Amino acid sequence: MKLYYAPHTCSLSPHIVLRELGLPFELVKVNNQTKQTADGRDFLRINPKGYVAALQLGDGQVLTEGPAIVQYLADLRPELQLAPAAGSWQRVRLQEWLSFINSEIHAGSAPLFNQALSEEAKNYFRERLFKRFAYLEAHLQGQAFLLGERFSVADAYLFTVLGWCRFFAIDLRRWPAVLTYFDKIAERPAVQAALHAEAVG
Ligand SMILES: N[C@@H](CCC(=O)N[C@@H](CS)C(=O)NCC(=O)O)C(=O)O
Repeated sequence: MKLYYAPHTCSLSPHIVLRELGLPFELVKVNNQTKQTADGRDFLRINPKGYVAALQLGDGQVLTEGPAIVQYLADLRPELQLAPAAGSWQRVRLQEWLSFINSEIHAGSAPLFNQALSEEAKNYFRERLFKRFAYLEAHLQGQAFLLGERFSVADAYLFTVLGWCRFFAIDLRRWPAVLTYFDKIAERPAVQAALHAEAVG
């Protein structure tokens, strides 16, 4: 499998999951500005949507959309329980979290990366994000991970998007349970390895 990624982006989530699962994979860096891969190919021919993450399978098929990719990966090694069994109620809960992270936090953060947006507009999106963080704070005060006491692919994704707070001057100390959660996930060997690989790649 090949994971097309760009540093500091949402592709870190499937990257962490690949390492948590111990699956063999190749990393291919994408320049999100030029849409060229580091090995000189046109990324738009691999993923016409033009964004990471994209996972290329052994048979050449390309899977996109972070929430779909991480569930596909988790199901390759179900014994590691990074996702509850497909068809179970807990799997629906996982999908609920992945949707929340995708639409409310990931997409909700996107305007804060936009240099053309005024500070006033950014403050609107910041405040909106803070409401979602307050919800996370209440949830994480009662449990170690989003689904309970076991790390799941939703945690890889939430860790990834919370990491962007450093670019937005958002201090996570305002949500202590969220910060504890973030710091604990940062210590995981798979997370450290993924961050290191992206830093040197
Ligand atoms: N709907 C996609 C969005 C992926 C996405 O937002 N990718 C960003 C990085 S976090 C990207 O590559 N943007 C480059 C672009 O849109 O040109 C998903 O959830 O996986």
